[in-house]
Amino acid sequence: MTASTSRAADAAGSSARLPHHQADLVARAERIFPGGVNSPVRAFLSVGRPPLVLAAGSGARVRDADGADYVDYIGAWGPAILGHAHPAAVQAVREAALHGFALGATSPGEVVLGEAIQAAMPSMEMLRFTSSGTEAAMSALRVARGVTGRPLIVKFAGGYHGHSDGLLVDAGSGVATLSIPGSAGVTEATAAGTVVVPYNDADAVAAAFDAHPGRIAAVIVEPVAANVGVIPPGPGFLEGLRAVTAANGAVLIFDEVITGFRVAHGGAQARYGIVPDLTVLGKIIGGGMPVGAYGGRRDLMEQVAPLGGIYQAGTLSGHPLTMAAGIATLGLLDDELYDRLEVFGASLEEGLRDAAREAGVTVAISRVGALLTVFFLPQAPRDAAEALRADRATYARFFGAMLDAGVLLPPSQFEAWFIGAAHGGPEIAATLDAAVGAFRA
Ligand code: KE4
Repeated sequence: MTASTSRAADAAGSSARLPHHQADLVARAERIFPGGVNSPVRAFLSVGRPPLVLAAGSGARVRDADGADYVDYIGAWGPAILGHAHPAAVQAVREAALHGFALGATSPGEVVLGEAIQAAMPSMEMLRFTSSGTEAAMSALRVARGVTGRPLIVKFAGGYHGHSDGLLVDAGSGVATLSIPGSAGVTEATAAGTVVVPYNDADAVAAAFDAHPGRIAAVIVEPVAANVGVIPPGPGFLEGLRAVTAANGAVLIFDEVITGFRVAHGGAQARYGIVPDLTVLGKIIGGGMPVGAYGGRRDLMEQVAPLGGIYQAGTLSGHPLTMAAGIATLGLLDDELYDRLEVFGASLEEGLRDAAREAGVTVAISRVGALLTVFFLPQAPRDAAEALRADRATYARFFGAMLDAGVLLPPSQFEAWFIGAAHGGPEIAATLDAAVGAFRA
């Protein structure tokens, strides 16, 4: 049997479903980690399939622990913009490793990568590296509260900025009211420091400032929402946020962990021409190694320890191997690559739309550059409430049919497909072939 028929046979419904080797690894993982995973989305719970154990990636493809390979649209959740195991990045990490891993002081790579980020994003007049996007977002919010002396943060429903307590909240009862905990372990007091408003609704943000005069430190936004599936900013939305935060002396924070170096070399702030006060980065800048960064206006960042009174630290921040991977990656993100990503994204969007139409399936496809989501909805959502109405059961069936046909989509209707530079003609064609059958299924 070929890999794909064995995959189909396995998926046919035997109780184990997973080929022996993965089943063994998953069973052992479930005894060690909650849900057998080190990050919840990897458990594949919302698509009703056993989780894959991925042993290798190369270019646009990944291979599971039993040797079956897939065209990959998880893309490590964003970092793999060059494709997996790009030779330049592998070589850079290999060479850096020979000089030790972490040395506990500033390393040359931090300076080189920091300057490369500033060259692409001039708004980041001063920045600091962390080891995750969560730390970076959490730190940016602390800076905003520290420099303004104000307690409240505004975020958007469906916006994900990592798992720090104040961001794991649900909208309060009315518009612009204080939030309630969105996770066990988050206290009412902590949740009350955050106001949640609908995405693409700048008026709701203005209402929040009216409801809490002089108390809002910052507004944090994914300039292209990508954690409820992809939702582009509506006309005037980002401009509205820029204006209302400036008018109220609040800090505008762009969380560009996903969009940074993805939707344009300079991120969403370049694509949409808006200059935030602070930016949060992650994923691509580390080329797949653990990373985050936050930065922006010098007058704000100069208040961070050890210069100022806002404390933030990290043992492995600016890790030399991460810096090496980031430098190699950013060095290859030229205009030609972004043009290619746009072409791939457009042909994938068009092909998927045709395949769904041909199969008589209603979908709405949202795309910004190399970020895409197929929503099982009649029209593209403008905010989380609309996105959350998508037909998850149908997405789960679509996911399973694509997986059986050798295409690995994000295991959730509410994540983005990450297209990389290695998703060339053959990969797009294989994806569209699989989609024709999957939509029919
Ligand atoms: P990390 O702490 O996971 O490095 O970054 C948190 C984060 C911050 N901001 C945005 C906009 C993000 O999308 C993320 C993390 N993204 C998810 C995928 N949607 C990571 C996948 C996961 O949680 O396993």
